Amino acid sequence: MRTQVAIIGSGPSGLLLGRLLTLAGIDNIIIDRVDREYILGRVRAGVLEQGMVNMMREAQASEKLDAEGLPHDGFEIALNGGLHHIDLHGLTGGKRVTIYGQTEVTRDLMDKREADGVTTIYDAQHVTPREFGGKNPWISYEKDGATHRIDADFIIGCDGFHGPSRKAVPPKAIETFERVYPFGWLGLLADVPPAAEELVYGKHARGFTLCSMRSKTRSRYYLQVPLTDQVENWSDDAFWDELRRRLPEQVADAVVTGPSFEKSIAPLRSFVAEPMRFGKLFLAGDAAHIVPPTGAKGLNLAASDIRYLFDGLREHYADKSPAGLNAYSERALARIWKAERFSWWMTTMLHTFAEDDAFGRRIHDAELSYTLSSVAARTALAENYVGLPY
Ligand code: RFL
Ligand code: PHB
Repeated sequence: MRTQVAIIGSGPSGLLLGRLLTLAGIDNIIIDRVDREYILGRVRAGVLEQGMVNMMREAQASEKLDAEGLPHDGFEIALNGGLHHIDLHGLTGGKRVTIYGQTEVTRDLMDKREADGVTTIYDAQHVTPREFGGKNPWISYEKDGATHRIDADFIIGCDGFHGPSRKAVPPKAIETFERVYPFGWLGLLADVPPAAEELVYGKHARGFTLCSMRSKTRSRYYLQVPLTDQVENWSDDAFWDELRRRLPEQVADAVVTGPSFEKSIAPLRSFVAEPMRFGKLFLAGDAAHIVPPTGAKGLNLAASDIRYLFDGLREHYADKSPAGLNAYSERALARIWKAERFSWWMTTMLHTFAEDDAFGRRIHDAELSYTLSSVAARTALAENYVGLPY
């Protein structure tokens, strides 16, 4: 098989790039380790920056997003039994975010791809990028007991944190930066109306909480939990009790409980790999960087990577110019590091760190108290939350 652009990974970054390439008349193949239903079963992000929404529009895949996405002009921070409003719209001169699930983004893009009739290979094993340091890169993989090969002009690693693309790079060509946090997020999804109109990020001595949503009838909640916790040991009742314990009374009283249909624990990590290009292999999205979910930046960073990468590929094919591809890694990393900083800052300010001494706890409290009390600090929070410009 031969294509112009071979994309490893059928998550949001791979699908968004694939769709934009197809619309630009650039031939592409997507290959994934699992199948469509497995990918759609992963519950992840819910907050889209305007830049991501614009990308979905450019990809002509925003009909449902435009109809069903919930525009949010602000969010709440819960502290010491009270709520503090962060007026995103007012603080940023009219910007907002959109609540729309990553599962829906992925499904919308998959549906477009199917309608386009473009090749997607699911359930492929041992997917490996080869000879990307030379002129003729290719991918090897196994499916149905046979070994196959895809030749391409470029290989794009959109294969997430554990995928094969970054691992295929010789260690001396790549530098990585990492921080692992000593807790995880236990997430629960249920078909119950949300407890509040806007998202509520809560700081509490028992640990962080987040009240989020997917729609007016579907809620997503998170609890900070020790990494040693097992999801099997968290009954729905225990989850709801702990959630209400950590929330201010007015929010706790408004929590509507119901049976969960998804519950999982995700570890929190900050990670960046530099550079993001190795000859004919490019990394994008979680393959190159991870942020803790506190700032809602992971999916949005995947979208900004694809912005720069797609522009570079289009310039390569349409204008015969290598400038965009040559600039990709540097342009993407400049935005990534700012989102890494913001996500780390939100995480340290809002979570409880067991190893903190009394001084550390007071400093984290003072950081949050200052942020809530200063218009300048709230403005900085708001402009990062709605997304820095591309
Ligand atoms: P994905 O979504 O991980 O997709 C990678 C794809 O690559 C495939 N793959 C392979 N394919 C072939 N061979 C192999 N060996 C392969 N190994 C893996 C996988 O099957 C998969 O289909 O990466 P992508 O596309 O870069 O997208 C990144 C986002 O998924 C991620 O950044 C966000 O979900 C992060 N995130 C959030 N981001 C936000 O912007 N806003 C949020 O509100 C937000 N909340 C979250 C989050 C992530 C969370 N978890 C569970 C990590 C909340 C949570 C709880
Ligand atoms: C979510 O709805 O899953 C969500 C929202 C905001 C975050 C993280 C996750 O910061």
